[in-house]
Amino acid sequence: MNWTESSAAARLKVALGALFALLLLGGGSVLNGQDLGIPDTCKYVPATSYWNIVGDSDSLFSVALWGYTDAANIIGATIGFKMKTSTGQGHGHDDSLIVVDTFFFFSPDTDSILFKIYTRSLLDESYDPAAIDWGYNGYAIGLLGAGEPVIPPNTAIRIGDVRLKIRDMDQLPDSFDIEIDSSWFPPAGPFKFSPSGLAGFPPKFTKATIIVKKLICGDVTNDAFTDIDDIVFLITFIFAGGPGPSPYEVGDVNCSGFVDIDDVVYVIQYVFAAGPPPCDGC
Ligand SMILES: [Ca+2]
Ligand SMILES: [Ca+2]
Ligand SMILES: [Ca+2]
Repeated sequence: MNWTESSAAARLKVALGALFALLLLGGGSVLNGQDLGIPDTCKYVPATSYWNIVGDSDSLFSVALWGYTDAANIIGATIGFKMKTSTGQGHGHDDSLIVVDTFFFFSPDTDSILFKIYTRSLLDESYDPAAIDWGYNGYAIGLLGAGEPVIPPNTAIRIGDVRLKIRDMDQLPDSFDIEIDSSWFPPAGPFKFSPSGLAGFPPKFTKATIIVKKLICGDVTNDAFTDIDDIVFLITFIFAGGPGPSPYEVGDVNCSGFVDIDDVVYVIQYVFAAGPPPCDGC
């Protein structure tokens, strides 16, 4: 471990201690409602998105988290999230399919914030595995300022992106939804912004719904087979103004970046002449 890493680790320990102290002093309850000004918000953007998976190159997906406050004194925030899938009842089953991979932060003022984040993905064993509640399918973010507000007032900031990753492509259902909703999170507690005085209030929140669909490259008719119907579909699209592949990349079987006659030839060779499978070279 080099000096930089040691320093970062030490800083992390101090910051974690300070964060938990803040949370404990906060009384563990959300006492105050929103202030009388503009409602503070925390939202995923877009609220609904579509994760079309054709191959391994689509195994990552990001959703942005934005925050806004008109208060000048938000010195801390505890924002916990729970992930649920429509196939997994919100528990361990989900983790075999989807993991929370990385959280990236964007801040206009990195130097003034002592500690910006901790993550508690159940599958991120690099962080404090002894403290992880393995029955909880979620993650939490802690924001703590060092004398400066963690969220600059009257400025919408992109707090970060949560990146999801497919863990087991073979086991992935053909279609399902993922919901990312705010949640109480151990040990951080309730979802809240903390102004000075250490009380907390929950910001308005907009959850994220991600509609996941597993698609077969070349199957532009979406019937689970790549055959002559798909050849006809592509020809009709290219030469007769018919509807295009949805998503577009399903029709780009030779991975050229666009759909044209070369893709038709490719599918014909696959279907009738034992050519390579669609997207084989992507
Ligand atoms: Ca407000
Ligand atoms: Ca088809
Ligand atoms: Ca192409």
